[in-house]
Parts: sequence; structure tokens; C-alpha cells
Amino acid sequence: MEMNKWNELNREFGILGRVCVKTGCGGLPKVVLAHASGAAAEVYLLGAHVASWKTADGKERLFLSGRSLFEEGKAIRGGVPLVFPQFGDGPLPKHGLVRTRSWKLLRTSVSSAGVVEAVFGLAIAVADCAAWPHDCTLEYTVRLDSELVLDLKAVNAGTKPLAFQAALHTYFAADDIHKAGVCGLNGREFLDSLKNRQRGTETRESIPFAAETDRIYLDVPSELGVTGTTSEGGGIRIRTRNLPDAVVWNPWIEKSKKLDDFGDDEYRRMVCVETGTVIPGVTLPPGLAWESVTTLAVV
Ligand code: TA6
Repeated sequence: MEMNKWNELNREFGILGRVCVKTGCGGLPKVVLAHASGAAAEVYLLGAHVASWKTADGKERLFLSGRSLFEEGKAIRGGVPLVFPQFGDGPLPKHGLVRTRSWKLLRTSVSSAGVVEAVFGLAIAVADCAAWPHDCTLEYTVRLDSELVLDLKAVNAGTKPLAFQAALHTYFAADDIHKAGVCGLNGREFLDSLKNRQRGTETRESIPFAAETDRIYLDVPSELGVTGTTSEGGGIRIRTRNLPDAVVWNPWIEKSKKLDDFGDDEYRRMVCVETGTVIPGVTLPPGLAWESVTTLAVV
């Protein structure tokens, strides 16, 4: 276990060989989860951001930009940014308030079956943001075994209804975007963000990538697939609970050049399939909790 400036965190939360806090990029703290199978995950306290997920074969399944910033107050480019309480543009900073904040590590554990878990928390208070004056607590659980389970929970700690959108803006690694596809969305309605959210209906079994793509699919099945992410033809199965929408995004050539924290050619190596509740989102009465689960597995 790395004994360094995170000594105190490691004393409280470290589990020998399974959980430790280390110095990540930009000197930021990251929580490293290691499963007995060899699977591993890394979670920055900044944004409770899962930046790496390696399966037991040692293969990295998430994309992380080589040009990502790792700075307090800035979003990490790649991995699993958490979007809350606003998806996209609006009165709040793009994609909301939580991907740029420092979260707290609340608990860690290893179950008798060997499942390694870390739980992160963030409290938002009325005074924090004039455009979103709410008391709200978030809990995010990252659970690792043969799958990666990401469980996001929000509690309305205030006295008025809490309206929010939420998403896991997951960047999957792809060996070659031209061979990747997204399946499970045939027949579903979508809003095309490249055409002022014009409505359409998907007609393809598998959505290929040959141009910029940015669509919000509505009321999607609880199981989706990202195919062809590895050169051997492997893919990822995504299962969700309580996340009715899915966003499919690849910036392609021109948009990539406009993103400062993203390499010009990196669009070839990633695909975002975001699991979320976006349209219309959730309205949570005072005192109540909302919980969502996203489970990723290699197939
Ligand atoms: O989820 C898709 C999207 O909203 C796109 O429109 C695209 O801009 C992307 O997210 C990335 O947003 P970001 O603020 O991280 O640059």
C-alpha cells in the first residue's frame, strides 16, 4: 500500500491488496480497486470519476484522453464523468455541478465473495449555486468483480421538489471506431443534438460510426451493447436500472479539433454510450431517494 500524503485516507479506507489511495495524474488522489481476478478500477475523488477499468485479462475498457486535464474544478476527459443535475447546456455549467467537484470517500469493503467496493459522497447545499438552490446528497458506489457496477443515488435533503437530470457519460475504449457499433436501440425514438434535437426513430440493429454522432435515445431497453470495441471483435454489455435514456456520442474529425482536452485523432479510439435520465429527468419529492444502477460487463 502506497504510504504517502494520502496516509490518513489509507489508514481509514485502505484494504491490503484490494483498496488503496494513490497519487494520480496532476497529483490528484485516486482510489485504486483491485479484484483477486486481476480486474482493477481507478476512481479520482475529483468528480468521483472512474478513469480506468481493466478486466482480469489486463485490458483497459475505458478511454481516457492523453490530453485530459487533471485539475481541481475541471472535468476529466474520458472514463465515466458524472452528469448531474443538468445534462448538456443550460443555466448551470455544462453537464452540471458534480463532475468538477471533489467528492469524499465514505466507505470501502470487500465482501466474502471478494467483491471490492468503494462508496463516494457529495453534498450540495442551497447556498452552493444560485441557479440550482437545493439541498441534495449524492452517493456513488463503484463495485468491482467480473463486472463493474456503478450505482448513483440522490437524496432530496431539502423541503421542495428536486428536479434533475443525471447520466453516466461513459467513454468506452475502441481499438478502431470504424469497427464499433451500438446495439439495442432499433425502433427507439431519439433527439438529434446535431439538428436542434430533431426527433427521429432508429431503424438500424447496430449503429455504426462514420460521422459526428450526438443523439439522445428515449425510453431505451435496460440492456444495450457496444460491439466491436476490441480488434478480436469483443464488446461490452450495458445493463441499467432506473436510467431510461441513452446518449450516443462521437465527436468525429472536426469537433475533435475544437476540443482542447482531446487529441485530434482520439475520436478513432472511443465511443460514448451514456446511461441516463435526461428527458424529462426526475422530480424527487422532499425526503425521498432516487437510485440508479449501471452494470458493465465484457462479452
Ligand atoms: O453527451 C454528449 C455531449 O453532450 C455532446 O454534445 C458533447 O459535447 C459531449 O457531451 C461532451 O461534453 P463536454 O462538456 O464534456 O465537452
